Amino acid sequence: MKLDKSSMLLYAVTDSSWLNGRSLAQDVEDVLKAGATFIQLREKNADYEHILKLAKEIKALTDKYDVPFVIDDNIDVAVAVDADGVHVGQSDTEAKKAREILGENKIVGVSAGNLKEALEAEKNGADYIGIGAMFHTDTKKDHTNITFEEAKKITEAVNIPVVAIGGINKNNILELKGTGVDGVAVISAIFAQDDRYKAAKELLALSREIVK
Ligand code: TZP
Ligand code: MG
Repeated sequence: MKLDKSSMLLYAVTDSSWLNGRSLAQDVEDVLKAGATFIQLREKNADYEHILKLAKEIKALTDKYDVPFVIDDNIDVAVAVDADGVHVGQSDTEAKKAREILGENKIVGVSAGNLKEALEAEKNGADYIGIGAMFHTDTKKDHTNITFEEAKKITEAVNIPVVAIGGINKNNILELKGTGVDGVAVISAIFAQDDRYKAAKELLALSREIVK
């Protein structure tokens, strides 16, 4: 699938850790209302049935707001709910395999931690690449870091959209200016905030600054 790079501007990745009794769908709708341009369902501690239920709820919302929706590393769920695609990491299902199963019309996003992985992902048919972690993060314990210099090399080398991830928040996002990324993927700077709508709105405005 050809993906417009503008859909990378504010890529919201879900996490139910901070719901405090709200539903994830409620939080996702707040974020979509604020203008999020992409949604990934990423629930590391949920079983298949629960992920499927959440995916159905969120798919209805992303359809309503006309925003792409992918599932983290779960092709079965993506197929079952007719999501727009999947996002796979380096140790997950291979991009090629995901493409084979989902076909040409779906989105396959791939995480890359360096230039070699990014070029490989593009060669294997990725529609976009997520690079990081850009900053320290407590959300993903086993993350590796990537320098701004390597990020720049990647954005210059590949011809598909690139989204930055990892520890990005309203206080450091502008440091990404000049890396050439097409936007930011964010978990805690949205979903761990008291006001998800306001957080997403602020990040979207700042993201527009870095892609200028
Ligand atoms: N991949 C690299 S870092 C990361 C993922 C999924 C976690 C991002 O979470 P946060 O809270 O935006 O730092
Ligand atoms: Mg993964």
